Amino acid sequence: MEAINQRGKTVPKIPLIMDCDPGLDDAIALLLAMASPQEIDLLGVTTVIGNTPLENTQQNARRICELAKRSDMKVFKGCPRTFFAKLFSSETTYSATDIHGETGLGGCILPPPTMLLQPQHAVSFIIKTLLESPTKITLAPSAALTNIACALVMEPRIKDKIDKVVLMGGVIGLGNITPTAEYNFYCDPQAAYVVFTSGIPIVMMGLDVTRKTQTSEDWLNQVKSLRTPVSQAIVDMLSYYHRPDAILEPGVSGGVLHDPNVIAYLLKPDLYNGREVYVEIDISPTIMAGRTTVDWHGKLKLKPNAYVINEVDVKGFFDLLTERLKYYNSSPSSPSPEIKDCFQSPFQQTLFPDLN
Ligand SMILES: [Ca+2]
Repeated sequence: MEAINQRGKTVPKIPLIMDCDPGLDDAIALLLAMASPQEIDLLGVTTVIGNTPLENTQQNARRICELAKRSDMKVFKGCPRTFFAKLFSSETTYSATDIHGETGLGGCILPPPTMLLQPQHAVSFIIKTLLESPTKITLAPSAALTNIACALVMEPRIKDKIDKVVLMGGVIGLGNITPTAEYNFYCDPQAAYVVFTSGIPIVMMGLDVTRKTQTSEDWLNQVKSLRTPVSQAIVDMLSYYHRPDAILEPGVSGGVLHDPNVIAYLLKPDLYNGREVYVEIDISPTIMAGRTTVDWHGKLKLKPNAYVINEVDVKGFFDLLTERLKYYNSSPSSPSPEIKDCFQSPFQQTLFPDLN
């Protein structure tokens, strides 16, 4: 399939699989992708444990698809735990309700999904889709890399069918779950290690850049003025971070939109700058677990294995997001679910409000 770019040239659409753990910022990444059908051919959405248990992430992915009037989207349930058992010992013992709310979508209450969950396991879907595809496919993970690593271990031939992995995870500087580690990679360092040693082209969207895309009340008002069920849901999700008593990470003044950067990069790579460097994932069972050592200055003289982004045009990012959300003013097809009162229950405060 093809699309027309800004210069009037015909360019192929990006065949894409999103792997996520919705999660507030995952939800906005999904909405951005589904609002960009001219550029992105979204083949399916796979889910994994992360911000909230797997049952919530798969249900939330379907809720968001229905909100976007895309009940035709294929949503798959993936791994209920990660390789690294320290944090996720089982689906039933993990809870992050203080971070992303009871359901993973903050206090925004969307109706239970009515669209069906696909019966195939997410990892099987990833493998089958890649092997059967006549062209290469891009993967966009915005969670622990468990599903992607499982697919690579089960069927190494898929490497040749992956165009690139554009992921949210890692950090050059300080972590957000430990002093050194970013949340997604801390949740499953071994999975991140498998991906970063695979030889597949990787674009790493780490905290260094995603922390720069913080919501403001002005931007939320812009979104609110769109007056659609989608815009209202986004405002309700993100208003939490703008409460007077919200406890935010030092240097953070709003909601940090980590995951939508992955989709924004695919739509407008000119918004970003980075460097091809060597990245190593710490898989030691220590305080360093999940740390990304980024050889920014090439000290180790090792072959680069990732394009690490460190700069973003913040205004351009939010302008893109606002412009694309207008898609939902006029999007066709099935009826949108009714938005219930998004402030039925008070939000919980959190020490880690920007966890991705
Ligand atoms: Ca996420």
